[in-house]
Amino acid sequence: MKLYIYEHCPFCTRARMIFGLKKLPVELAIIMEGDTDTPTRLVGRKVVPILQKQDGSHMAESLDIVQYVEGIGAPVLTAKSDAALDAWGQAAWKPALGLIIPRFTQGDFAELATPEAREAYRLREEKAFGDLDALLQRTPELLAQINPLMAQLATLLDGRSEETGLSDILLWPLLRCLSIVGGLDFPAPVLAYARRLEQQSGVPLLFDQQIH
Ligand SMILES: N[C@@H](CCC(=O)N[C@@H](CS)C(=O)NCC(=O)O)C(=O)O
Repeated sequence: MKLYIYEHCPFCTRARMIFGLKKLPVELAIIMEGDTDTPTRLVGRKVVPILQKQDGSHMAESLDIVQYVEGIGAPVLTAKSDAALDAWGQAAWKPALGLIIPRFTQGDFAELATPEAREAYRLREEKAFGDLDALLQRTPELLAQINPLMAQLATLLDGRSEETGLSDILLWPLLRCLSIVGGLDFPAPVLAYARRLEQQSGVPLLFDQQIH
């Protein structure tokens, strides 16, 4: 199977995770930012992730892809959903994006490898989030919102079973995105969780390209 992605995209990370957790091989294909033709040809709209299944047909929607791949062979998402973790992700999402997005536009990702692609991405995010330099300037205020949430997440993760479930598919990609943010606290239980799922999923965290 082949998975079309942006490396930075949290929805694509969900789909990459399930292949890694199941130890199923998948070919990754990068769609460049600004490339409307490829996704439109495959699924009729500009979106990633897109999975090319074994029969050659294509499907979009990260959670549909997760469910489809989970249905192949022995299940790995056996833990019950964790309402507290899901609620944490919903509360953290908006302030997290304010930290993540301006840094992603400067990040080292294959879909941004040309000046044209990086500019297409910058324009796409500027349209959604406004002036990205101004957003970057708000870092101290956004860190002051997120750091207490990270402490709260530590209490939710501390001592939690290592069995994986859909809540992990929702949570871990957001933590991966946050790992690009310099100055953000990853309390020990959160870091241990992030590193464990990095190892199990085979999807790298972004600590090595942190931007302050
Ligand atoms: N509901 C979709 C959302 C996917 C999504 O929003 N992907 C973004 C990339 S992070 C996208 O394709 N944006 C359109 C674009 O590149 O213009 C899913 O879960 O797969």
